[in-house]
Amino acid sequence: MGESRRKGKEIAEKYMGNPIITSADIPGPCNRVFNAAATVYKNEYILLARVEGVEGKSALWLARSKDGIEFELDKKPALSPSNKEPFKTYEKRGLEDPRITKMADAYYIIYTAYSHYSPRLCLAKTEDFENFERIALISEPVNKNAVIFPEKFNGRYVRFDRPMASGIATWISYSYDLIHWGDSEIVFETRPGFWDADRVGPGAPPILTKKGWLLIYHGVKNTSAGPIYRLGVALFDLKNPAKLIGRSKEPILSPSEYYERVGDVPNVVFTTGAILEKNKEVKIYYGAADTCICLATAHIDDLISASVKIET
Ligand code: BMA
Repeated sequence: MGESRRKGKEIAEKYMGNPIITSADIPGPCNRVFNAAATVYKNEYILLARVEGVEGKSALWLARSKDGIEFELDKKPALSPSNKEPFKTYEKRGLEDPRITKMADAYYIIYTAYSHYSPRLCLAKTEDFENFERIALISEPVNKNAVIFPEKFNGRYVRFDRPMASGIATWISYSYDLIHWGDSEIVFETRPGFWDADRVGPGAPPILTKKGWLLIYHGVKNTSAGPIYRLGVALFDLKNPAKLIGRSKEPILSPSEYYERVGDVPNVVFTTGAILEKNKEVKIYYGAADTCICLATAHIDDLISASVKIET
């Protein structure tokens, strides 16, 4: 790759006006707003944000913007805990951490359905960001943090997710219909001695680049004061998304600012949505301290360069 455009300590540059959305922007009472899916629809940036109500359950709210920075929230949630089975039982504690993947004319929303049975994955879809349809619950508990690739591989849809197995890794699964998933296996795992030593999970849906599928992921290191959530990048083979070809040694984004260090869950930067612009800038939307929504940007070539070759 060419010379790095990196100026600061980390590759992703935090927007000076962070946070871009706080609970004060939500019409009506709420506890916090964070972890938003991101996409573009009809020349507008769309965020689908997790808004935690004062009672403690989350719903998903749309925010729209012309420039990707100043967002206006809809007046009511797009998706709230369902009254209809089978969703009702599994959404009693809310809907969390959505990711959006566009395929043909549909925008698929994969989110965490949360209940006292623990989190599991649920899939919904929209074609106009006005009408939303739930498709199916698509995993058993405990599973969360899933991203769907925007293309099929050998006729099958592909997703990454983070089931709560004893070793916390990122897994791949395949499906012919987006509902029934299988052939699951681990694609990458935690690295002892690194910033992602204790937990790794998918962040934003994978981005297609000339060098491979780029995944922005979260890595966790446990400390005596609790976990620190950071972001890194990994690259997967263009034809075989199960094949990891590179992974950043260092994080691309870490909690350092007050709004990332202090909040409901301190020391957290957590992404669920990123947008690749025509000028090759990637807008990374992230939840900070599980309290507000922030923006950071990085050049796609720098993210690819950071995904160094893995020594095997
Ligand atoms: C993850 C998810 C996110 C949360 C993050 C940091 O496991 O539960 O919703 O933002 O932890 O607390």
